Amino acid sequence: MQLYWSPQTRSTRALWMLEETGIPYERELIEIQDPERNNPAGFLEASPMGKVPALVDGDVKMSESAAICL
Ligand SMILES: N[C@@H](CCC(=O)N[C@@H](CS)C(=O)NCC(=O)O)C(=O)O
Repeated sequence: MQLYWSPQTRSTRALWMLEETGIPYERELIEIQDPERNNPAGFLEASPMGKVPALVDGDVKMSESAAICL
């Protein structure tokens, strides 16, 4: 499972939720302030608008912090 996140954004909600569950996951940092950033593979497939947070869990790809936490 991968969480695409950036500090001091709504992605903290998903980060907090995953830490509380104890489920293993990988964090992928998205530099949202960098206009020339290279998005890591899979990010835009999970979040076509390029927003964080986004989560990939196997075949499931989703964005929206509330939906991810649910
Ligand atoms: N409603 C969305 C909002 C997502 C959102 O706007 N994320 C901001 C950070 S808080 C973002 O990714 N901004 C970067 C950009 O728009 O390029 C959610 O709660 O996940």
